[in-house]
Amino acid sequence: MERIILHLDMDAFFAQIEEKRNPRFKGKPIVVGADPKNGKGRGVVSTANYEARKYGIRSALPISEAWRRCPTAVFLPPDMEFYGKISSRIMDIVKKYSPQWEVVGVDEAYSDLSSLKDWREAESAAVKIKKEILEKENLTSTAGIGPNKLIAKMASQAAKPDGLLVVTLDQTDGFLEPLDIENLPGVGPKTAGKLRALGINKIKELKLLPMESLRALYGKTGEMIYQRALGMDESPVTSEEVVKSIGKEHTFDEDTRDPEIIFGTFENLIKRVYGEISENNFHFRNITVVCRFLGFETHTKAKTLKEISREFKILRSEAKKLLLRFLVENPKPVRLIGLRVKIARCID
Ligand code: TTP
Ligand code: MG
Repeated sequence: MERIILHLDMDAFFAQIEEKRNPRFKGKPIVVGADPKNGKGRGVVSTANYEARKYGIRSALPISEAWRRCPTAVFLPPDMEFYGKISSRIMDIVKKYSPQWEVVGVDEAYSDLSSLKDWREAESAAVKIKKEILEKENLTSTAGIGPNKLIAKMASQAAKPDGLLVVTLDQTDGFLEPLDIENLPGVGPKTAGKLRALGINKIKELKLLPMESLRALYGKTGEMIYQRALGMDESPVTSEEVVKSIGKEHTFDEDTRDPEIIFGTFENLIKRVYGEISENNFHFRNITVVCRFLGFETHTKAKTLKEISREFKILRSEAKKLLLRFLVENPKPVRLIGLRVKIARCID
């Protein structure tokens, strides 16, 4: 049966909230993230509003670089408690429009609108959701509608900010083909590099590659890329609150190789991550450790457990093993360490 899926994503979420709660910031570039410390700050940008993006400031950019690009921007620390409350109220609005919804992280949600009569009705539901969020929270959002989650999400990305784009099943090929390969979720700069070397830049070109070639290049991920290039995605809207992950990280004031400092800090991160896990009654299965070395060189190592777990001891021993591997393999001084676990909480 044909499906109609909506994807909603808030525009420059943290930064827009700050902009709207402080009217004097209106129209100014706003950067939410680590303390820039007059250009000496060592953390990263969480997000920037669209005004600040004109200077090339975006999520994950070193905060020192953001400062260099626009020292006159308003720099603010994240206020997660406040953003979380607004997020819940926004998600309550989305949930009213269909019993089948899926909240992803803090500012994104899917809704399965297949029970509506047609695409036009789905479009008018999206208009209503956007309007209600604007009226109640004074925040703009962007909606994408497609025959599956993949196309809905790509449609919302294409329509940002404050947009609405409907891509019907018949329009899917025409929508996808002219897009760059990096617009496809799952194709990042690294993956794209190999394809570009083969002269493949547009999804139109990617589509022509046989699945075998993609599998040879990327293994199992290749199969997923193949499906996505054809606009195919069968994954259901799960009626779950997918807390994407719980993660904590620490940037050292100075790069270090001191095991006492590194493991002492890590122990603390493990406890903080576990604190949130147990507080929310979560389980985890996938554990990721991030290590950023001198020169901003950043790597991740992950472990997927055979079974889901909620045990502190398991989290601690697996996380430590991953961190140790980093330190054995790479002799450079360490700038940042982080720990993240993937989590799913079923709420029905
Ligand atoms: P996004 O939806 O990826 O970004 P955004 O809402 O700021 O901007 P837009 O959707 O218009 O492109 O992420 C939602 C929030 O999550 C974002 O406001 C801040 C936070 N975030 C981080 O803290 N670090 C990150 O690297 C990213 C990507 C997001
Ligand atoms: Mg967003």
